[in-house]
Parts: sequence; C-alpha cells; structure tokens
Amino acid sequence: MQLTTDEIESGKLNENNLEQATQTLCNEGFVVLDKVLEQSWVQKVKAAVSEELKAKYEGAEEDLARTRHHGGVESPLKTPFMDPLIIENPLVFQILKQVLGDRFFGCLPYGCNTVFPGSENQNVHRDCGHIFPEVKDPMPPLMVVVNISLDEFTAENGATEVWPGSHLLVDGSTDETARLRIPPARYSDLSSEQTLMSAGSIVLRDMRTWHRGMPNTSDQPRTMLSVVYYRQYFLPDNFMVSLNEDELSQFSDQAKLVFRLRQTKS
Ligand SMILES: O=C(O)CCC(=O)C(=O)O
Repeated sequence: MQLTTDEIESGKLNENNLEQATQTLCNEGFVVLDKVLEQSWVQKVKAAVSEELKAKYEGAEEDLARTRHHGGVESPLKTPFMDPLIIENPLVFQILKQVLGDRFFGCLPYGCNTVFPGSENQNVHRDCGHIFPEVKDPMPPLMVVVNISLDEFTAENGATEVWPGSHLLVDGSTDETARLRIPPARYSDLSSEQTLMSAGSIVLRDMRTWHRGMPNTSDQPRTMLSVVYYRQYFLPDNFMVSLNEDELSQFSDQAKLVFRLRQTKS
C-alpha cells in the first residue's frame, strides 16, 4: 500500500492507513508499505550489508550451491545495522502494536535474505507453525517478520512468492506441522503473488504465511533485511538465567534442556 508523504515524513500513520495495514496483515497474512525509506539511506545500508555478505560468501561457492544460492548474514550490533529505522521503525511499530499487543519483543541480531544470481526455487514453507496445530480455528498472529527491501524486487531478481490467506490454513498433516514445508498438492491450486516492490519498501508478514524465495535470473544479488517480532505470551521479563560453567555442570541434560534460555556468565 502507498502511504502519504506526510505519514512517511512524520513516521505516523493516519487512522485509515493504520486500520488498512492492520487488516491487510491479519486477513492476507502480509502487507507491503511501498517505498517508505529514502533511497540514499537504503544505499548506505545496502553497502554495509554487501560488505558482510562478501566477507561470508566470497569463495564459498560450495556453501551457496548447497543452499540453492539463497543466503544471508547476521547483523553486526553496530551502526548502520542498529539504525532506529530498522530496529524500531515508527511506522512498523504502530502496526505491530495493533497486531501483537503493546509488549511485543524482538531478538538481536536480526538477519537478511539474499537471493544470489543463479538461485533456484525454495520449497514452499511457513517460517513458524500454528501455536495449537490441533485446533482447527487459527489464532491471531504470534510472530511477524519485518522485511526491508534493499533492492527493487522484480520477477527477474526473485521477488518472494507468497500465498495470501495461507496463514489461516490449518496444517494438512503432522509432517507439515513438524517440517513447516507445504507439499505441492496443497499450494498448486491456490493463487499466489510475488512481492514486487521498490527498494526501501517494508513488508510485514505473519510468519505462518506460505512463501518461498525464487530464482534470480539477473546478474545482481537481491537482499532484504529480516527482523522478527513476537507477541509476549507466558514470558516473564527475567526468563534468561545467567550461569557460569561451574553452575551449569550441576544440571542433568534434561534440566539443561528445560532451562535452556540462559546466558553464559564468565
Ligand atoms: O528471500 C526470500 O525471498 C525468501 C527467503 C525465505 O523465505 C527463507 O529463507 O526462509
């Protein structure tokens, strides 16, 4: 959807567009805010991400072949990767508050999805499953990924393919629940679209929505940043315990598994 210049400059959505963005995300499983970031800013971030990609993938042709030429890097915890427009974008946060509630949270580092020239189709998949796959009425969103396009997304360079409304479809089998992979028989008769958009656009996607990375037949990589946000549910603020090696050694394997959300203390 197109936002007004006023909304983009002020970082504040008007009531109608906030409602439309929220409804589109909830009903379709994703919403695209077209061209909301300045091109000079996009180029600056893209240059920094390209350096990281180069350091990881230069000479790593075998790794790339293994992943069908789809890849990505983790964001270093420094500028420009921690820019507020990426990690606390005001337009995005207004929508997230509507959809995930006031106390949503995110995790760092965030990632990126790069489709390199010569990539093949990914398998159609969800990034997360239904919280209660056994319940046939789908729940509201729990996890939303925010993608920021650092390139124009075209059919030629592998714009992501998505299945509108698929976030609400219950799983077809336990295998689908376990692997998050959707068999062709389930998706081939349903309509899909590619997220064609300008560089500097933002996509918010319910992570249950079926999607896949596509072939990039251009000669340039195509990248989007990927920041994930979660609804806060049954999660106390002190869920991360800090343990040193000595303290940890008194735990059984089972206790280590149950109390797995921990940091290492020196
Ligand atoms: O890069 C894309 O277009 C999609 C990537 C994706 O879905 C994934 O890696 O899980």
